[in-house]
Amino acid sequence: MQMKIRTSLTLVAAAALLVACGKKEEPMPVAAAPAPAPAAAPAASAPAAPSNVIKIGHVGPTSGAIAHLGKDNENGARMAVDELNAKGITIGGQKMTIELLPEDDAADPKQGTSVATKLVDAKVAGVIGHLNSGTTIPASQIYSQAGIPQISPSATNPKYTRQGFKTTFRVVADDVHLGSTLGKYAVTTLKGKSIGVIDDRTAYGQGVAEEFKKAVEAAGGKIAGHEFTTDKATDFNAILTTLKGKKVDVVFFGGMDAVAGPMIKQMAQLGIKAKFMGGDGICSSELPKLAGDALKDNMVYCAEAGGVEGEAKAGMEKFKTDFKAKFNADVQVYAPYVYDALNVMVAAMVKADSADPAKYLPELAKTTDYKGVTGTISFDEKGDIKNGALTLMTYKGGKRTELAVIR
Ligand code: ABU
Repeated sequence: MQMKIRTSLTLVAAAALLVACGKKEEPMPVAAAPAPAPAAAPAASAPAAPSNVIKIGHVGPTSGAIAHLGKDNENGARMAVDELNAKGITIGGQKMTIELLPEDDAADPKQGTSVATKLVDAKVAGVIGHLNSGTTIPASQIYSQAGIPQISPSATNPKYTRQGFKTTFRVVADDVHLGSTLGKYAVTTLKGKSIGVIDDRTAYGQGVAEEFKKAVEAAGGKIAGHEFTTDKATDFNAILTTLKGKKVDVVFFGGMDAVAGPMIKQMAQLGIKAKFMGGDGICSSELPKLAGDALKDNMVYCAEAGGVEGEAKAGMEKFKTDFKAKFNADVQVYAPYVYDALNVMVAAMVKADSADPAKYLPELAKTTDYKGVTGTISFDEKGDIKNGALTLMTYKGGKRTELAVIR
């Protein structure tokens, strides 16, 4: 019937008839010769993968100021995929290959939702990411509507897993845990008497700063001032001068390392001798490079939103060694959490004997005592890690140095 349409109807009539038939077809010129063979119409979405390929999306900011963190995350995913493919995965009696679909959201919420839609259209079986809370939260709605499981290895804003979605999971502790631990530490251990707070107004920065403030006040400490910046700012002189006037002895920054580094430099230029604190977003291997000589020993205190103790440390150390050998780069912060997240997702597929999201999602939700390089992973009813740990860190000799693992 279509051949007849192509040769005898006008373009408008053909298009109208095709619409009436409910099909998508590229309009053809009226005088065009009959097509020799039915041409494949451009696909509305990516073609279905061969049945022995499992597509898993990964999203992080691999461009922009925190591209070093996004790349670190992506490498964690790549490492897991390469190992799983080398080992071999069998599902439904068939040897499967995992295909990683890496996407860049540039830490931008709009780009985050755009790549989330792209991954849904590509029919991924699951998504690891995004890195930032500000991108992870809006993207989670898109994955939830599509029924696609998502595990964030790094987004710590509590809202992510509190939206009532069945598809959201997280393998790190959240900002309530981070902010409250750091706030208490600022008062009881660092003996901060006049504590200044700065946040970058992102979902993460704002959230962790508010939790920090609550904990400082609960521990009997005083918040001398709260100033604001953005995740793209480079000049902090005005807000730092305001805090200097309040004689702060601790500055807490809710934001990422790319902003924290220059802020630490400018604190030194202004002669502010305060301790500098932050959450996991500043707690990277890159911070010494970003802060330069201004970063003194025992000046910065931060916390990774996970941690391993005892015998489990050997697994984490091996991961870091293997990572360095494979990518010629040190782990920044989250690569091991990405690695575990992807392995946990695939373990649920194997258990369900299916990579169909509807079939393996219940198994993912039931994840209990999965032994990963970041410790033991079990999910609670919201999809959050149960009994999540924090690792308190400082910097000495330009290197991240562990102080304690706290639960
Ligand atoms: N957790 C810090 C970095 C990622 C985020 O939550 O925005």
